[in-house]
Amino acid sequence: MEAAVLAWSRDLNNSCDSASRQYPILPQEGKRNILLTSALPYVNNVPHLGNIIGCVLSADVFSRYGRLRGWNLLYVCGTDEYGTATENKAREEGLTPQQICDKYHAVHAAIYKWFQIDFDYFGRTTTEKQTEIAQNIFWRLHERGFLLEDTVEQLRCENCQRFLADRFVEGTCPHCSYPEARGDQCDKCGRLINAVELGEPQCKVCKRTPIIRSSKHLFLDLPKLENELEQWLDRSFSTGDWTANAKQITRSWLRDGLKPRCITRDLQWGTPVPHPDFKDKVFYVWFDAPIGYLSITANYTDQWEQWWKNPQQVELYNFMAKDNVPFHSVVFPCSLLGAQDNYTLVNHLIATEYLNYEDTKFSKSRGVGVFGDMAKDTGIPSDVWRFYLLYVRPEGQDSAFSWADMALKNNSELLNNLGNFINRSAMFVTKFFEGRVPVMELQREDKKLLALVGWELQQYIQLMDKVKIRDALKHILNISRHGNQYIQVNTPWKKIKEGDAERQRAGTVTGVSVNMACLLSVMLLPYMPTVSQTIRDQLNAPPSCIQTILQGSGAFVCVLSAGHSIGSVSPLFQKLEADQIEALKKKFGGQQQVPVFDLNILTFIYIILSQGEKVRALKAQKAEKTVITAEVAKLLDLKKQLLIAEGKKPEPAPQKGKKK
Ligand code: B3M
Ligand code: ZN
Repeated sequence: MEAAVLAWSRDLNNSCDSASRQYPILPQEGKRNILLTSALPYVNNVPHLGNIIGCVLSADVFSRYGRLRGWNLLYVCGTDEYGTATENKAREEGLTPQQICDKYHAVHAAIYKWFQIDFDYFGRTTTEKQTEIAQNIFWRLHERGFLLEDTVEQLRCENCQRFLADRFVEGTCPHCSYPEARGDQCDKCGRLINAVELGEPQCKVCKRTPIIRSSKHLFLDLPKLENELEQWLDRSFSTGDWTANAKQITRSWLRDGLKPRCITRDLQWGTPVPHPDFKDKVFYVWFDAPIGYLSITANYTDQWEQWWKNPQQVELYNFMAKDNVPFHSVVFPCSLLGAQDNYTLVNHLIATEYLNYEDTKFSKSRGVGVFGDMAKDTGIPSDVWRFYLLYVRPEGQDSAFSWADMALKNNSELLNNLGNFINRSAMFVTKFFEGRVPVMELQREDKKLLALVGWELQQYIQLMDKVKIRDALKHILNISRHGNQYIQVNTPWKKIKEGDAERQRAGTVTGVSVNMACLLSVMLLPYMPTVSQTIRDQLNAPPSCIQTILQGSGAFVCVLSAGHSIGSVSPLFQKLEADQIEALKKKFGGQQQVPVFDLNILTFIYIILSQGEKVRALKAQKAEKTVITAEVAKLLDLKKQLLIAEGKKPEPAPQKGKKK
């Protein structure tokens, strides 16, 4: 309690060094340098909520938190664009693979923007840098004797003129005679199949019979690298934060012994294999894609090697869903270890379990689930989506998205608990103390509360430092629960009407509460960036309060001292009504028709957002007025066009000087 009181009256920290991010972010001497990646989403799919929580959103929360803590951090991600799936999508839509990538890259970028994913750079894998870096790693592996040659028998459709990836051939299962077995596995008996063993194989695209052709391929010699890998893993496991599932999946791969892995494919859409004996082949996506992390960083800055060839100074965090683990913990590290160029290897591997949809799985083909591009059409704010997804983050075990539960959590936790506490505290300041924080004279009870809140904050920091994002969120909600109780017990709205001593007591309770509200806004920032900012705007909180609270030891400090004027206060959350939720559940429940994605509108929104950014950048650079006016006019026109495209009436142009 003593310590809590001391911390409470500590001075505001005025060093505002995390306020602006400077380009390019590079490792710095004497800082904690963190390189953060989230798995690169396949470009040919619209990501669903499970994909979003599994990687980009989780990594976003951690990166925002890390920045608040004053770490020097770079967050990169991008779309994974090569492979058969892209080629097929292109065929389906009558576009070239490049056109498919361009189109869906924009869709992904727009969705993540809507979810407020704050990448330092969101790139893609189909770039020259990717070819350059992947081929370099390939040659280094080759020179050092870590690649093997072998002949593989494959099915080839002469009609389609291509080798058939396992998923594109069907036939009779050699084990159970099930007639619709896939090239890699039988759905009936579950056994693994080698595609050439299928009876009466058929090309899934044209239904003709493929022929068997043998072809030479290159394999990464994992057995030769196994020793070195295990030594490195021992170190990384013991010094880094690996989620339990990541360790367990990695161990089970090693237990079975590593086998050489084929890294080449007979496709067109991929990074070309530079070896003259393997012309016409490309790299297998899982060899190529993780190299995307490096090439995307290289497209962000020429000095990318300061991040990627600097294990002494840099800590690497990889976020992903659990099915991606072996590629990040075994295969890719082996590529980098074998290439022997002092690469930065993963220190912390953070893998989520699966998020289900209601009591089933997300399924694009059945139209079940909420996909990234539809979330915004529900009218539920991006921050609330983030909150709920993080609240049910599949951390340690599978979990499920449920509409009813989302409504419940919104109404109970956000509206009644958090929102209610913050709104009441600030309203008391407005209504009873003319908008100024009253003088606080701490009694034993207040000091006890300070200690309790300080403890919750410490728990939050400890959990967040270990990337327990879901668990840490519970401590934010605990603080507002303590706050509500404190107000309820002390009844400042009654005491304010009584004698001097009671009025003084009402002041102390209000002052402590409104400081708790400010603390909550900071703790909430990684989860709900917009709401967090709105709270600080309403409290007129100094920007330095963020550093004061989260840098250094992390303590509950009185950042709004007596006399501080707060801003105007309004409710933060809205109730989700039962009928609204029923309607949404019906709309996204599957069974009915496959939902329609209006990708054109999404792409359009992306263009508008980019134009908005351009305008802001011009303003920040203090560009010439005529230039700015022209770009603003373009922006307004785009917005008008969007409204028309969405079938809404454009509003009259906003008045000058008024906020939109
Ligand atoms: N695109 C798989 C996925 O999205 C794959 C990840 C690549 S990370 C280098 O699940
Ligand atoms: Zn065919």
